[in-house]
Amino acid sequence: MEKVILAHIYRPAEKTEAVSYLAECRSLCEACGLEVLAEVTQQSESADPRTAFRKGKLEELRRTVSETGADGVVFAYRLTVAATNRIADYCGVPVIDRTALILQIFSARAKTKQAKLQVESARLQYALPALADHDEIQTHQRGGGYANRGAGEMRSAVIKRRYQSRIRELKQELKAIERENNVAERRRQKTLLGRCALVGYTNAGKSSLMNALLEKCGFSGRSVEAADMLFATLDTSVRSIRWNSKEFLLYDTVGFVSDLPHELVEAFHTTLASARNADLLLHVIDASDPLYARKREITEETLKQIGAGDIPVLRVYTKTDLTDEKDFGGIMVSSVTGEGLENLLEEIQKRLYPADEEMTCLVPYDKMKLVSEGRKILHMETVEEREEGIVLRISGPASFLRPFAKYRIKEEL
Ligand SMILES: Nc1nc2c(ncn2[C@@H]2O[C@H](COP(=O)(O)OP(=O)(O)OP(=O)(O)O)[C@@H](O)[C@H]2O)c(=O)[nH]1
Ligand SMILES: [Mg+2]
Repeated sequence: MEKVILAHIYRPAEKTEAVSYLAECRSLCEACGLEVLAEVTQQSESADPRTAFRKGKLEELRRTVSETGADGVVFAYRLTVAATNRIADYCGVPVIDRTALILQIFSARAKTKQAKLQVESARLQYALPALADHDEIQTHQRGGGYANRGAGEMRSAVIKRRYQSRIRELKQELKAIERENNVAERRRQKTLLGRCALVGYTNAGKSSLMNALLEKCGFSGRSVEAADMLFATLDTSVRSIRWNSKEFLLYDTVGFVSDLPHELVEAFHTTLASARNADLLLHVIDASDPLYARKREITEETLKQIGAGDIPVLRVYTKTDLTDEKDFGGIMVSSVTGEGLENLLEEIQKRLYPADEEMTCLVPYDKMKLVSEGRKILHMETVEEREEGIVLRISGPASFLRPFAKYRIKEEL
């Protein structure tokens, strides 16, 4: 399937969203190597459960396919397998929906063993309800009932079991990889370095920003791949960045898209862990994209969905070289001109390593063990010795100051 017709059905009230949804679907087709020859769309309050399109529109789709010589149809709307088959039979060419399209892109891009296993697992999970759908139609066509089950259903039951057992196998293999990763990750955690993950909509500019930051900090190792296509990055990469004599870890992650198939979210659980475990998320937003606000919203929704909703987020607007608008209310950078990178690095470090706090305490003499422990990690200055204890001026990271909070006294100026 190389030349396709793009089809979609949407509610009249959702026309604006539908237009951008279709534009994105075109990009997804492109990312999959498919050329879109024409669009056939229908505005309707409800989709026909049998074929999505109603009769007249379905006929128009069939005609468009034959007139343009298209090899297939891509439906932006998520179809059941039964509807997919009916439309394919009617039009005489293969039909896939947006979810299948995204799975296909991921499948073509997967390079590491982990990404390949994750994609295979997502594809099988996507196919499972399809098999159930298939059973239902056949049973329904024969008048329903267990006694009416035929050889076709037995075959699909066998396939279903095979899929399920392969999914179990894949889960185990992925767990083993996760354990290996965990060893490396634990080693990284031991260093106490702050962890910062680049997240955002696909093609926003995450990998380019990672490379620009690496270059800015004089990193001489391997850069990450950045390209003008959706889902260029499928695997997490991590690099350590040293700036102003402080170091932190920066993770590049897979991009998000609207209606990200839940099969993928589930299968990419391990890959998405680097976002979930980060101390700070850099939400990369393409400032030159007219749809940036909607994509920002989708990314923030997806972060909640993957369990990263509570992590502090720094919004970073990139590609400022492509836009004249300067007031986005976040950090503005360009990976091409290098604008704003120093400011971003400083902001990251400020968030990862908040400035030291200071307080004055009166510590009783029977708590001197706490004071001697504290001296190992905190700066302590003795102000005076009183009858009840020692007055100390203590400074250091807030979390290390906590045990002294109950001895805090008002500072005398
Ligand atoms: N002009 C300009 N182009 C940029 C900038 N940052 C990224 N790009 C371009 O935007 C496209 C996407 O960049 P990537 O860094 O691959 O985007 P990504 O967010 O990693 O995308 P995925 O990995 O596919 O999710 C590439 O063609 C980059 O060259 C920038 O600051 N200015
Ligand atoms: Mg990328």
